[in-house]
Amino acid sequence: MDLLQLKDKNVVVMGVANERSIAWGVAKQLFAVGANVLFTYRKERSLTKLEKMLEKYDYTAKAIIQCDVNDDASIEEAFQRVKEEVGVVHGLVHSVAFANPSDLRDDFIHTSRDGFAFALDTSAYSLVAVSKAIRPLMTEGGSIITMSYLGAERVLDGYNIMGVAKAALESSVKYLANDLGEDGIRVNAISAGAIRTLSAKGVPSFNDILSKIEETAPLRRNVTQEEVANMSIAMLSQLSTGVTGEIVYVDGGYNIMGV
Ligand code: NAP
Ligand code: 1JT
Repeated sequence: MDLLQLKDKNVVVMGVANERSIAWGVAKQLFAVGANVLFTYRKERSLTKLEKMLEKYDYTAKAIIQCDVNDDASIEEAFQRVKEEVGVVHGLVHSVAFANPSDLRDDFIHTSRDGFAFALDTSAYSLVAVSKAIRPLMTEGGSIITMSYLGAERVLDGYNIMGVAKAALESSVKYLANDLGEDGIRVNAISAGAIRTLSAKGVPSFNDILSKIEETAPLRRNVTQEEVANMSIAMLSQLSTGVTGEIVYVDGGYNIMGV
């Protein structure tokens, strides 16, 4: 029995920069279950990497489209292309975030007005903008997922403005879920545990973060890209049709602990 019903469904994946990207983990599982995958990327470097990865794994993307989420015109053009390519979309994976690296190094109180606006625009407003763009294409209902982090609700050393952006992202998930529910479109966030990706690369204390999780989390280990991808597939699929506006933790249980 096909419990997922993702075969031949059209899913847009945003945020593959390299093989370590959480979005790439999701894309691999989408290919495995027979979905049509459309990618968006920002940097040319990400496009080059993506093309090499697709070749290496022998996957064929339905489309690869440039989309800078800081730019309304770019979002409009990108989703126009999506419409031309497939007409109907069933799923969207929003796996995009950015902040000025200096804002993750210094104390939060030193965040500039521009740095604050930039992080929230890129990492939270972008979900609102792409949800609005994809709504008219989700004519058969659909599922939108985004990637959050525990720093949305706890003060985690060094996460700073990204924590505030993730709080806005998680709240946006709930408001979007309410708006889009009447169209049969679900909106959820996956709060992933720490994973060593390109985004984590510039974080000097990342090893300490991973070690602390290993000591403290109920599962006594860190989670993998594949584990986050598997839950993403569940949230995109028919397995989760009763779930919307939810923040689902894939973190080995770390978030339940007091310390
Ligand atoms: P990643 O591989 O660096 O992915 C981040 C992606 O964001 C990149 O593909 C990047 O594209 C894209 N991006 C940034 N600014 C953009 C813009 N203006 N327009 C379009 N795309 C843009 O890192 P990742 O860890 O997989 O991050 C994916 C998501 O997971 C993020 O939301 C992150 O906060 C979340 N998350 C990560 C962790 C972790 O520990 N790694 C934990 C919890 C949640 P370009 O490189 O082409 O600019
Ligand atoms: C960004 C960066 C978003 C790093 C990110 C992120 N979401 C998760 N991470 C990894 C991370 C980073 C810190 C952390 C825990 C996890 C960097 C570029 C901007 C976007 O500290 C507790 C700092």
